[in-house]
Amino acid sequence: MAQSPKKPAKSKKASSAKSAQSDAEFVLHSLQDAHEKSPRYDASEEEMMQFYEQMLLIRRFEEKAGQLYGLGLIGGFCHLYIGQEAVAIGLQSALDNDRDSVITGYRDHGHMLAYGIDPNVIMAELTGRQAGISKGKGGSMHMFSTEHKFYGGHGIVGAQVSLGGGLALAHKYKDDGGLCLAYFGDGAANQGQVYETFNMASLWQLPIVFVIENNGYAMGTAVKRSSAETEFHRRGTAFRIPGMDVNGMDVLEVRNAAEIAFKHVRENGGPVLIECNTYRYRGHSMSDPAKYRSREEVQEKRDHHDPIEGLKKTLIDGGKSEADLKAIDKAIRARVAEAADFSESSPEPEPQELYTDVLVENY
Ligand SMILES: Cc1ncc(C[n+]2csc(CCOP(=O)(O)OP(=O)(O)O)c2C)c(N)n1
Ligand SMILES: [Mg+2]
Repeated sequence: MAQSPKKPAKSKKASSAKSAQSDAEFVLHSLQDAHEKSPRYDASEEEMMQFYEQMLLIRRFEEKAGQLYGLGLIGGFCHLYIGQEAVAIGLQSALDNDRDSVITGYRDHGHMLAYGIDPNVIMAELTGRQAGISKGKGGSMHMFSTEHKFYGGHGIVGAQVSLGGGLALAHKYKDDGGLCLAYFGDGAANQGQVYETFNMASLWQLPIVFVIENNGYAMGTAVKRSSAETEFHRRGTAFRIPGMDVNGMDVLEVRNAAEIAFKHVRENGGPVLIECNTYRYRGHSMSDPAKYRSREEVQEKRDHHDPIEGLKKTLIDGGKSEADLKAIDKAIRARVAEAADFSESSPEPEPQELYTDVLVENY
């Protein structure tokens, strides 16, 4: 007698059917698939020129900050963003500055410039002057501009991620249509609070884009030595957060990923995690001689993956002249020199400033 097919245990079948169904709905890979289909943003020449200028402004500003540090005009910590320019420009150029917020760690000068904040007040902050954006009391790591919805500038590795979750909750609560862009490093990605935030952000479908700037190192430790999973874009999978794996040395690729991610978030799709693969050319901070890597490694990145040279090539292939691009560089150098002069001629904060901005309100 033919046997009737064995019925699988009821509960097991029900649960696997459920997971198959939700996997079909699940967008875990859909954003990456969309990105890979056509990974470079189709920018107009005008937009590319803007990206070029903005990245060059960060590069020249940071070079000048390095010089001022060497002259003793900047004290304390100073973490330069040279090499990573395409990340902040690609993402922040796609933001809606009237409603979106940004938060990052201590490597923050580039993000502020990308947000259109005046180079004078950033340089004045670096040099500890009254005219600085935090009245000279924050320095390189602790800059803030609530006016621009730029919420720092944080020295505690990973802390900005949970604060970013709070900013995103505020966007949702106020129903203001904004999203939060929360940047952190490959080292910070191993912090426990990052995963607590992923969980709550996904559970509450918060409007947040988590951006891991994977620059290969956390201080002197290479990612392979610190991270069990070096494909950081997969880190949100356990929380059902879609991940994107992006070439962070190409501003057009970053912008393309930003368009896809922001659209998803704005359509109430919940959080997205973007890994931008990038590289920092200088040491971790100005006091790091970077002996944990070879000169050849850095040179290879500079020669073959530089974000500014890459875009310059695209522009020249499209018909722009070397002379036009040189003229832009000259104007930017002058702008940065002006910011340095402004900061050097600004007074230091008055001693009574020590007692202001300590608490949010008067008590
Ligand atoms: C909670 C905490 N632990 C350790 C440090 C010291 N620290 C400062 S930066 C850093 C490395 C972070 O690396 P990564 O997140 O990759 O960022 P990157 O500097 O590469 O931008 C460490 C360990 C700190 N500031 N805060
Ligand atoms: Mg890093």
